[in-house]
Amino acid sequence: MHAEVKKILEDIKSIKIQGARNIAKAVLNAIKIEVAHSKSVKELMANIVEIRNILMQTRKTEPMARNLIEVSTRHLLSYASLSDKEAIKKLLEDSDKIIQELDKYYNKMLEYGAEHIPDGAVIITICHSSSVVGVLKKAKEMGKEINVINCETRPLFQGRITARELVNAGIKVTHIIDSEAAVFIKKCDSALVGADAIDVEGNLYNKVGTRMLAELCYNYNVSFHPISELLKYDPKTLFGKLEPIEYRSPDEIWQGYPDGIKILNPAFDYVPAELIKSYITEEGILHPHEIKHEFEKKYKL
Ligand code: RUB
Repeated sequence: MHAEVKKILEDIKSIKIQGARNIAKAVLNAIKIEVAHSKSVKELMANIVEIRNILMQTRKTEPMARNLIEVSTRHLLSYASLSDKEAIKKLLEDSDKIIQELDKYYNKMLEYGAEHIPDGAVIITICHSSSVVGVLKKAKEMGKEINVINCETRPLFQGRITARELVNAGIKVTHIIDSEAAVFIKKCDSALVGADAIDVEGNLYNKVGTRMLAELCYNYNVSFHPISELLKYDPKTLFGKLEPIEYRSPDEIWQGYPDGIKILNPAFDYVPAELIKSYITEEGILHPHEIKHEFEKKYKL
């Protein structure tokens, strides 16, 4: 495996590269590096399988990255009759096309999301989602005034990344600790959150704390919307496989904690579809139960 690819995978493991979309794009970039440096399709295939295995060990709740690995692998297999040199040339072109297409869908999703936000809205969010930040920035560009209540997101404080990006874009941010969400929910019009995974029933998997926020929204009649490309859908859940939840090191919660204490650190929450008003996707505003169908229509994975 190429040294640059090893570095990308380390940065994904250490959360230097975080968020489903950023991880998926980094994985695509890693595959492109492998394509550029592989001498044969066989060698390339072995490296792609290794990338997938490492991703499953480090960040297993990431179907978008897995789906894109699958897309790249299908391209690779379709060139079985070509010489190594010809197949690698075609795969390099494909890598660029996949990245461009991803950006096109992302921008479409941001437009739908920004249209959906009323002027003057107060929006609550959690963690750092490039999709949520992108929608809020787009709404600002459309001339809408927005106030964001931003949960800091224990234990790794990804909410601080969100706060910085929003304030740099001239968006008003009130930063709170996660457990204050119940105090501020009454002031909010809607919640916008990211998505790491969506299962066959339209249930959401996103940063731990998202379930608490969704339950609050439900109780206070605040509409709850994940912003998600269809590629976050996990096709494996169709066959009864549960979405795997990543557990991270206890040290992220309490460094040097005393012996005898058990610390559990799940990175993601399961949010039942009943708590979700709608998903904002690149194909428009969808009911949770429409995600599987729209994914299958678009991607034959
Ligand atoms: C990030 C997180 C984000 C989603 C969506 O968790 O839960 O909400 O990944 O992000 P972590 P995006 O920091 O553990 O990766 O919209 O950028 O895909």
